[in-house]
Amino acid sequence: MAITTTRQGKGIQRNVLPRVRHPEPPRVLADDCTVNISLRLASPIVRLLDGLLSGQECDGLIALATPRLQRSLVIAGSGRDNIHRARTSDGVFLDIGETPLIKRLEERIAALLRIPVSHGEKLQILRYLPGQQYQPHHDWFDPDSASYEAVTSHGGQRVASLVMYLNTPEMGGGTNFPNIGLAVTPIKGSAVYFAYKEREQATLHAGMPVLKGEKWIATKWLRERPLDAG
Ligand SMILES: O=C(O)CCC(=O)C(=O)O
Repeated sequence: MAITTTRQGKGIQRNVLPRVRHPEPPRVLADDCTVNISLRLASPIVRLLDGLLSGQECDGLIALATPRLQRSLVIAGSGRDNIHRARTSDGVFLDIGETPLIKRLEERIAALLRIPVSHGEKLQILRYLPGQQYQPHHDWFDPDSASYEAVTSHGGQRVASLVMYLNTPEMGGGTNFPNIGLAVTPIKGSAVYFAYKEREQATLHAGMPVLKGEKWIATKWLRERPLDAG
């Protein structure tokens, strides 16, 4: 999952869309941990990553998030975050490097994807209870929406997402990619990574309703430029 570097405008911009290499190794060293790659799609770029987090790390993130959960929001056309029936989970954003655990995970993700920590949004933890879901959506910001300029003014467009599973729900709660016929089963400690370009349709995805038990995830969205650099 190497990234390429291209020249855009005056400065060197990092193009975080990974090149696809065949064959890729079955496992990769990501900073302090070895991750198994159990599924690869070339187009769109999708990877299933097993063992990205330990059980203890998953439990630690859940414990950190639990007292701070609030109803999840979606970015509406106005640029404001709104409560929306398409997204019924509860969640919280954890600051960059907020605790040693978060810092360690951010560095691991950066090493794994070869995308600097500065390109990552705050880690978002979500909890879905039975019946809760996130209906099909894209993670890229809609260039036709009124909020586009505001949300991309720091960091630019989103270019990739990493959804990490912090528990294994008893039933339901998979991540579905309806346009490519892919369903990912949430398994504690594993993750699904996918990369995209603006307006592309292949990575449309949904958090399917949880049928039994709870589902916990941590999502890291990645931007085309460092978030602190504008
Ligand atoms: O809950 C899931 O499986 C998917 C979450 C998701 O789509 C997101 O956080 O953007």
